[in-house]
Amino acid sequence: MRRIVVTGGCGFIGSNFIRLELELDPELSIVNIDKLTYAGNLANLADLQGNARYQFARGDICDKDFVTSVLRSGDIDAVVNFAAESHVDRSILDSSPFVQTNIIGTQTLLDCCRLHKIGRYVQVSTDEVYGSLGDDGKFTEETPLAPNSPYSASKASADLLVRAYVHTFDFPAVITRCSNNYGPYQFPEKLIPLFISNALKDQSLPVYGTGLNIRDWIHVLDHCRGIDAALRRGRVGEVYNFGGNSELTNLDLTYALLDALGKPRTLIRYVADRPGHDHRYAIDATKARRELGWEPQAVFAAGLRQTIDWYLANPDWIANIKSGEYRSYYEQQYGNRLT
Ligand code: NAD
Ligand code: TDX
Repeated sequence: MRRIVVTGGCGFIGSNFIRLELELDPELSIVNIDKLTYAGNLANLADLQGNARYQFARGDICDKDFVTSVLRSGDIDAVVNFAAESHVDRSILDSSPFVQTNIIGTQTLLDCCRLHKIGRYVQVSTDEVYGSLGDDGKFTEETPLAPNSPYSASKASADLLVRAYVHTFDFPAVITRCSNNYGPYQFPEKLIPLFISNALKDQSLPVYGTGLNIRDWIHVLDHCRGIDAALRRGRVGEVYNFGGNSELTNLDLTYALLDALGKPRTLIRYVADRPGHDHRYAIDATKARRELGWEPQAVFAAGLRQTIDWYLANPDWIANIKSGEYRSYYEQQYGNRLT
């Protein structure tokens, strides 16, 4: 593989993926398509400025002419689609951009890739398409799709389109589904960076409901290694789950963050639950291990410490994001009463 297109590369996972790919494969060059929504940040890849193997093309994956112009610009071996509206709370406030980017955008990419006979397509999806688990069991690739939020419904819709293109057109696609990522460059609306940012300012941490919902945390670079494996070795038409084997209640995670930052638990503010809040996610990654030789490498406690240290070492990264763009769901609903 010599040249690939990555969409959504100015976001959290896409930027980590681009940096990792350029490190792993000295022969590879990457074109990054990104619309630069509120979540897209050029600072995430500032270190790649001037790198001859990296090119940025600002534009929308829903824009067929734009995508076509990028695919025509050189011999593109593969497309990896990260571009999405990614925050569940925002999808509850307004699902329109989710339907537009996550569904129409995916369909546009699929059509353009098909037309240009792109040899490989990876759809970066999420475990949220499977819905919610009770206290037992894990999601496998055979778990039926049962999305509960407008976000996860839009991601499941995109997955179904990819599946249909494989079936109908022999389109060479692979789908990956991953659990909650953490690590550097995550937009501070998501739990971990929001709580770090608030705690550093001695502001409240809004824990939804009881705080007993469970997420399976995976380091972003473990997820990126999984996508790399699926890109290079995944079987066409297959789905691969990735997870971190690190299940935690939101409350235990919040305690860990506060303890690591030396901040008191009195900063915790229990607020009304997220509507339709999924109880638990957990991934069975047996298939990825067996077929791709993939395993998560990060140990959660060490990965979390390293993540906290990154945010401590990069205060300007958060300071340069306009605060209005990451007011939490509850601040947007109920004003500023949390701070
Ligand atoms: P993010 O919100 O940090 O980044 C999304 C990026 O996509 C941004 O740079 C944004 O500008 C860009 N974008 C949005 N709409 C676009 C459009 N129409 N055209 C071009 N670019 C557009 O998201 P993330 O957390 O990095 O997630 C990346 C992908 O991984 C998403 O598809 C998400 O569903 C999936 N995923 C995320 C997680 C997680 O824990 N964050 C877990 C599993 C899967
Ligand atoms: O302020 C908060 N308080 C709170 O209790 C926020 C932002 C979240 N939460 C809870 C809700 C969830 O149970 O923390 C948990 C994690 O929330 P998010 O960081 O919003 O992630 P989640 O909703 O689990 O979805 C994430 O993982 C799967 C990503 O945002 C998705 O893009 C990905 O597909």
